Amino acid sequence: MTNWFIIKILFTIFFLTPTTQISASNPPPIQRQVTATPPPLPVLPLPTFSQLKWQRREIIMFFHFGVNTFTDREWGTGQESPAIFDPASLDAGQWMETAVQAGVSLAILTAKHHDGFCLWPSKYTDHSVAGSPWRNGEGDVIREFVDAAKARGVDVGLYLSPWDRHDRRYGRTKEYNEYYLAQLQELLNNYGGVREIWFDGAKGPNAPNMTYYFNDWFEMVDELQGSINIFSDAGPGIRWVGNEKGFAGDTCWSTINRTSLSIGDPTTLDYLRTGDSRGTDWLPPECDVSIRPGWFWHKSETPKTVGELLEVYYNSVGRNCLMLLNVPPNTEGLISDADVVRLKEFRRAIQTIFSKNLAGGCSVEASSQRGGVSGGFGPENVVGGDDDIWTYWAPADEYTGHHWIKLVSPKRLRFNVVRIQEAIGLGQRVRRHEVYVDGVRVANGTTVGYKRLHRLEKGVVEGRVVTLRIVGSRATPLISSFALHFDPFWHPNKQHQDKIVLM
Ligand code: FUL
Repeated sequence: MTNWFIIKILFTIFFLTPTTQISASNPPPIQRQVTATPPPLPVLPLPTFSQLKWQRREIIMFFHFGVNTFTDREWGTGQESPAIFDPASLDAGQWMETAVQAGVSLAILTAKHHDGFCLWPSKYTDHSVAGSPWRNGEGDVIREFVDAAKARGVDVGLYLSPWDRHDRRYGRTKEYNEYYLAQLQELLNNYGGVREIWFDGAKGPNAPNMTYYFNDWFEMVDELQGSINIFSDAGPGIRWVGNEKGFAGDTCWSTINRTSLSIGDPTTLDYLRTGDSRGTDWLPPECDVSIRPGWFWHKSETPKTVGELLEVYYNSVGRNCLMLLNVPPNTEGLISDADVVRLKEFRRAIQTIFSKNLAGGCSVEASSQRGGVSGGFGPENVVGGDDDIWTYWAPADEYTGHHWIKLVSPKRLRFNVVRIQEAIGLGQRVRRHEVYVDGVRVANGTTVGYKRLHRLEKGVVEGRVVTLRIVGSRATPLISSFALHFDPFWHPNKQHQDKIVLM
C-alpha cells in the first residue's frame, strides 16, 4: 500500500465520512431511543427536604429532664433552687444507647421547661446548671447530650419553653423576647446541627399576659440552622396533633391552612388532628406521648405495656404521623431499667410484625398503569422496599374508573395487618380507600399519606387475592407500598381470634 493511499483513507475517515452523513440534504437514519415516561405532575403543596426526612424517621424520642425530676412535679414553680439538680450518675451515652436500641434517629431534650431552669450554662441567667452542684457547676447537659448523640449517629432536637415561670422578664414583652432570642442564639449557634426545635404552646391560666414574637423566633431559627424543622401548634415545619395521647385522626392530612391556626389556641384541636385536604400548607403532625403517665420521671410511675405502645404506634405512625415518645431520665440521670427493657420489647414487637411482608411472593395487577408495561410505574413497584417512596405504581392519566391494585398469591395468605403507603413526594392524594380479600371487604378508610396501617377488625384473615381500591383521590393516586403483615399481638376479639377464613 502506498503512502498516498493511506493518507487518502485517513482523510476520508476524519473529514469526509462525517460530513456526508449529517448534511441537511442527507439526514442520518432516525435511531429509536427508548426514553422513560416522566413522573406525573405533583399535587401541591409538597413537603420540603427536611420535612420528608423527618417523616421517614417514624419514631423519635423526647427526654424531659430538669428540676421537676428532683421535685416529683410536672410543672415547676420557677422557685426551685438550682442546688436540687444533682444527677449523680448522669450518662447521656446511656440515653442514646436506649434511643438507638429503640430504632430512633432523632432525640429531643428539654433545654428549658416552664420552670425556667436551663440545662446549659446560659450567660443570660443564673438559673441553670451553673448554679447546681452537678459537675461542681461546670457541667452542661446539652453539650453531653449533643456529644453522645453525635457519637451514635442520632440527630438532635431541642425544646425551649416559651412560658418561663422563673425569669423576671416574663410578662414584659420586649425584654422577654430579647432574652428568649438570646437563648435561642446560644442553643442554635453553639451546639452544632439541630434538626428540630420545639416551641410549646402550653401556658398556665394565671401566667402574665404577653406577646411572643414568633415571626422573629422563626426567622432566627431558619437563619441559624439550615435543616431544621420548627414544631409548634401551628408549625411552620411540623404541627402538634392536638392531644398528648399520641393519637392522630382517623383522617389525617399532612396539609392544612396555617392561617387558620394560632399557637396556644384550644379551639383548633380537631382541625389539628385531621388536617385539611384543601390546605395550602404542608404541615404534618407529630404525636407526642410519654412512655409513663407523666412527662418527667416519678418514682411511683411505671412504663406503658407493649400493647399500649403498639396502640399508639398504629394510631400515629399508622395514620401518617410521627410518634414522639418521651422517656424521662431519673434522678440518677439515667433511663430507668424498666423503661429500657420496655423499649427493647417494643422494638422487637415492631420488627416481628413488619420485617416480613407476606405479599412478597405475590404477582400484582392494576386497573391501569402510566406509560404502558415498560413505563416504570407498574403495579409491581408496590411490593418493593417499604422506605422507597420514589418507586411507585401510577395509574394512566386517561383511566377514568376507580383505580385498583391486586396482590395475587399462588398460595393462601394469612395476615391481620395491611400497610399502604403513598408517594408523598408528589403530594398527598388519597381521600378514600377500601381493602378486599377474595372479594370481601376487610378494611376501609380515608387518608393514606406516608403510611397507613390497618389492623383488621376481623382479626386474622386468609385468602389469595387482596385488592386495594382507591375510591376517592385529589389526583391520580401514587402508591409506593401495598403490603401484608401478621401481628401476633393483635387480638381484636378473643372469641373470633382463631381465624376467619374468607370465601
Ligand atoms: C406540654 C407541657 O406543658 C408538658 O409539660 C410537656 O412538656 C408536653 C410535651 O407539652 O405542653
